[in-house]
Amino acid sequence: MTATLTDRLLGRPLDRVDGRRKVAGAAPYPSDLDLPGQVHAALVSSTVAAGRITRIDRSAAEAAPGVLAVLTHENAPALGQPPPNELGSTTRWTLQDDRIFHYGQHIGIVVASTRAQAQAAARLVEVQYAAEEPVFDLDDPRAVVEVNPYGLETSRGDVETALASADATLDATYTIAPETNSPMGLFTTVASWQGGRLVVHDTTQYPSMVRKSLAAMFEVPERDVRVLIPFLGGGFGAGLRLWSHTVLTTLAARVLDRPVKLVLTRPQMFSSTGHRAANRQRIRLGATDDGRLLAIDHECLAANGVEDRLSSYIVPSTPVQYACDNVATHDRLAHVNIPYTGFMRAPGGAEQNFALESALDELASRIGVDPVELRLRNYAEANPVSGKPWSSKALRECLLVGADRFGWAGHDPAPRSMRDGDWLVGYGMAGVTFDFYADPCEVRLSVDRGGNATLRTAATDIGTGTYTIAAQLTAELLGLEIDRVRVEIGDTDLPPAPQSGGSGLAGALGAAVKDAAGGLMARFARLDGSPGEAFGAMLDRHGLDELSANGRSDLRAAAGTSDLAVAGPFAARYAEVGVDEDLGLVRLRRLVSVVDGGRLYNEKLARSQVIGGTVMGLGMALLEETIFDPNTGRVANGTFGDYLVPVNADVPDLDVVFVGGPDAFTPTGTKGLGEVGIVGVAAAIANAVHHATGRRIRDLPITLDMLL
Ligand code: MCN
Ligand code: MOS
Repeated sequence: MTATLTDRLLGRPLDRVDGRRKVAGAAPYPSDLDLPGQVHAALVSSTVAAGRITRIDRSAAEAAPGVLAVLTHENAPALGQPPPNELGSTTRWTLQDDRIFHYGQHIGIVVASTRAQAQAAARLVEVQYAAEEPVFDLDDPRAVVEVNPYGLETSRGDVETALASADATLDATYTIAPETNSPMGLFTTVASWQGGRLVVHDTTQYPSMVRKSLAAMFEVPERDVRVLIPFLGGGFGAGLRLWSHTVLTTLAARVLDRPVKLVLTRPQMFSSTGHRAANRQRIRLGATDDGRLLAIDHECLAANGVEDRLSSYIVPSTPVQYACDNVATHDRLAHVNIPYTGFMRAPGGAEQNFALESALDELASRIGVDPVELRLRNYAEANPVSGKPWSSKALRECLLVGADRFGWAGHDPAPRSMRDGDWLVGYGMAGVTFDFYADPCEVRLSVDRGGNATLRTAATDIGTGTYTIAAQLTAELLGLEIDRVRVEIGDTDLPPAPQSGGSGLAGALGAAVKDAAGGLMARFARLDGSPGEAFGAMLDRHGLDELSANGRSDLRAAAGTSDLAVAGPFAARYAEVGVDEDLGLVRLRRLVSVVDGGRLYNEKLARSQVIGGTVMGLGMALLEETIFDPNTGRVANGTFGDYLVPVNADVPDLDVVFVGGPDAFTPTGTKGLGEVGIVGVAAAIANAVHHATGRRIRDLPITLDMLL
């Protein structure tokens, strides 16, 4: 008996196993949860962006109806340090001193019998500040600028000499406005201390990290902390860090020794759970007149919160994307008085792609080479940094199949050459190379006498489909029907798993499941089953209730020693836009995405990942911008009425095609797909806007004022 991968179930476009529960309202989201004896919290937030609290008066709030506790830096218990190197953990804490770093910073938590009472009382906390002049602008000389500790200062060859000898050069600067992840589900924490053990229901993509961080801060052993998150209403990266509201709710629960529930409001989501940082990228390219790249220099400056030690990183993938002998990258952070930044779908990669793929389009029109041809001429057959062959790379197919489906060939490349009534019409494209990412993962797999399998791991399903693909893969490997497999996730009492993040969970989990299934089949084989004998019958015969096996994977470590350059997904995007010249309106008319994600777990879920990512990419290109008031630093548009995200009417038919075969490195042959959908959309749209109008817009989002 062996566990093998076939296409009996794997890859099939099965419906979500949890779909019915979700649409029937039976899936327990954190904001729906109510514990016996629970009380409610509300936050007090700073109304200045920099300075110190000189006086904070709790008395009126404490006297308000129903109020049980008011915690500020003056009376909150001290916290231990979060673990220093835990990705996602947060590095400085509110309520530990009187310092203010941004508008909206949590400076108190009020707990009352009802949510309304807590919110009313929170407004009664009186605060006086010694406000300082805040710094918001990346170029403000008072901003502390440092080399991004997570970024890359790299160089190969000699960029300056190559630029000097190039036939054609380009020097262009691109900016991207800050954007805020806007999952539907409001982030929620319900914390309770149960006989010395801390139980936290928390909206997070990374329960193992929340557990480790809370254990350190509350100075209890990790095994005495349980973090639960069976369902959440999306995260898009907002759930990759431990946020202040989670810690404060836990603190309040400890002080009161009662379960405390906090649901952020939508405006609080804009200043409490991270955002994609404002950034400016300068790209210099040098090429021969037939379009061979001689030099790429990529420089980035991104915003980061004051005293924040965690940031995303924009330039690191530039050196691996094209065959080019001379490449340099520079990545800097400017610490300014904005809320903590965080991770937002394809953090770094989406921004990097917009700049580089816009620059290539500019170069293509400058030297008169077709943009698709330009990418093919500089195709990186092997990884340009390591020289190793890719574990899989179907970018060429992505480019060619996409051009074909879209009908790219033969269109007039001259700007303003196509019209449809009042609309100027333009075509644009972008290539996409995305990173590989995976963290260690463990699972436990059991089969019982009823012939049912259970898979257990502390992973999350953030809307991606983890429940479904885990069941699908387990059923495939054990030769069961999918309804025989139960998946238990979202609980740190189960074997540790990585975050839903970096498009890395499905691969890491799949590899661990494969390991466990192999082990379990070997155990059954030792029971001397007759060919085709059912698991239940074998267990029965031996008087066993169940058999289990643990599985683990560490793809990151394996990638480090592989002879292959372990690849992430690749893609090509082709966009058609219409621009109304009189009104400056930009409409996306159609978009073709061709994606190499290796083997697919589930064609339907894979497609919906790419579609969802594409919709976010459309938001990035044309709509999304978090506006910090330039005087106060307050998020000026922190509601769904004011912060624009795409709605149905903005989204045309999105054509998604998958190409490429199984990846040679991952045990499942799969590659990540959760983020690649957003990457390349903004560049394809901006390039199409240039083709339609002759106007090169280097700043996102592209709004009508830029086109009038
Ligand atoms: N998949 C597949 N075949 C593959 C790879 C993936 O069918 N070869 C499908 C599976 O359904 C899998 C999903 O794609 O569950 C995502 O897999 P993976 O790329 O490994 O990504 P993660 O599981 O690590 O999920 C995180 C990723 C990220 S980083 C962001 S940001 C994001 C995304 O997923 N946030 C999302 N997709 C999201 N989708 C929803 N609905 N909500 C979010 O918050
Ligand atoms: Mo994704 S931004 O890595 O959750």
